[in-house]
Amino acid sequence: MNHTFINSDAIRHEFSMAMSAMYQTEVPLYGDLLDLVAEVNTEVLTKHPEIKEQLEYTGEIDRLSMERHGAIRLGTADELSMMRRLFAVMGMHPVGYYDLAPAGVPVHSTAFRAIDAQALNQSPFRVFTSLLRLDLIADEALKQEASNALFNRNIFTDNVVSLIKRFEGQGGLTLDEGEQFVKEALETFRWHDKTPVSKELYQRLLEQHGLIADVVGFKGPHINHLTPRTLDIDTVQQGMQEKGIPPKAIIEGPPKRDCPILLRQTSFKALEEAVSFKNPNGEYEQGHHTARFGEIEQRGVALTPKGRALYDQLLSQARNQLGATPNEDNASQYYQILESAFEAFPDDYHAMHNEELAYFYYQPVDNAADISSAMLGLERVDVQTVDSKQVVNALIEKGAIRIEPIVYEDFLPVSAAGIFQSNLQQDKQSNYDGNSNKHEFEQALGASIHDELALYKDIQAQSLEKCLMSLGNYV
Ligand code: OOG
Ligand code: NI
Repeated sequence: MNHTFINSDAIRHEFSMAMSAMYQTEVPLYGDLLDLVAEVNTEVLTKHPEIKEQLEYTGEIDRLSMERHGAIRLGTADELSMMRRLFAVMGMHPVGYYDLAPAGVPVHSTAFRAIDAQALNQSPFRVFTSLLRLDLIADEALKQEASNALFNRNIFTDNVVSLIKRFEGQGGLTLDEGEQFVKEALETFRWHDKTPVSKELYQRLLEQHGLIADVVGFKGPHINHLTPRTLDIDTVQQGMQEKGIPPKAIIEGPPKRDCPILLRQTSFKALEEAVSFKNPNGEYEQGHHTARFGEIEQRGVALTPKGRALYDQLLSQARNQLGATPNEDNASQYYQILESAFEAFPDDYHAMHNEELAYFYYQPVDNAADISSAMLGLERVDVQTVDSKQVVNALIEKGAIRIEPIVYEDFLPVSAAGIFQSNLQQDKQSNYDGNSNKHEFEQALGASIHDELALYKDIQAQSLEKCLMSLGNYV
């Protein structure tokens, strides 16, 4: 490794700050949202020392104020594969596959993010990245026009492409190159108020689906929202209303709990923005477009496959019982149904751990060695030869080992569809046949997608090993 190279985590951090600054200028309401979230987070940390302590133990406290995710929508396989290479420069890799077609959104998606716990704590920035599925447009002529428009655009600057190639060739970027990279990469995500398509084509695309117009009608994949992390989403949702930041009707995801699981999200409605459409005679015609918004998220513990299956089951049970898509009119009824459905999901970290519903870090408490040796009545035990699960559980019970939740870093397809829908201003709920697949997406991407569950499992296993090693003299 050449030590003159700048660390990818540092590039990602710089980039996420530059992106946030750009978006605050482009969408000032997002800046107001950031202020509100910071206010609420400070209050939670002051009122709840136990939450503060937990975030200190998991290493999340320092990342809290820089925590955010964003989202973009791409039009072609080539765009997606170059985007993968661009994110790789920043140590961001595709994790998880999300098929949104069954929920009426003609895309499939992945999230680019850092992989290991340490890199995540350095900079947790992630980008939810969707690929438009033109194959779902039934109108052949329109599909052809859309493909042509996409073929004719180039969303990357020449400089960023050569910096990506340099990164790949030499295995890193120098400090100077890294700075240039951040500046050039940012161009891809910038808002353009002059469109390359005519108003007439834009209207036809819009009639097909708001998302198709948003992708095909523009020069590039403008960042469509950024999302800070809050420790109390219900308070922020209420505060948004009071501060004139119009929130969507429903908080997506699990209900409010003492021990948060996965992810809860809400957003403010997309803004109507002035754009100039380029007509065939070369003149610009005024119009508007609605796509960009702000979002907030509250993250909780990552679930095991068993926990996730239970979550999916309870969520769909609640939705079936409601018998409609949750909206403004049935919001309080929906929350009630959701809360009672989730009574079946233990709201206690130790119960979740015992039932193997969620992933945890294992950490020795200060006097762990004393407790463990006294408890086991042993000088040394070979960890390999004992039933480690039993020993670990005994050590947790005696207070020698502490468990701390591993935070969920990913997304949820039903919630993501809700965020998309609330910002599309579309009354008609379309449904697409869910014949998309991960393999197709990976082919477009030019790489395979990491399995998020395997990543959490590894983090948990590594933490257990480290914990037992540090008690090694006794256990
Ligand atoms: C992405 C919507 C999904 C999330 O946080 O689940 C999303 C988009 O609107 O492009 O951002
Ligand atoms: Ni989002």
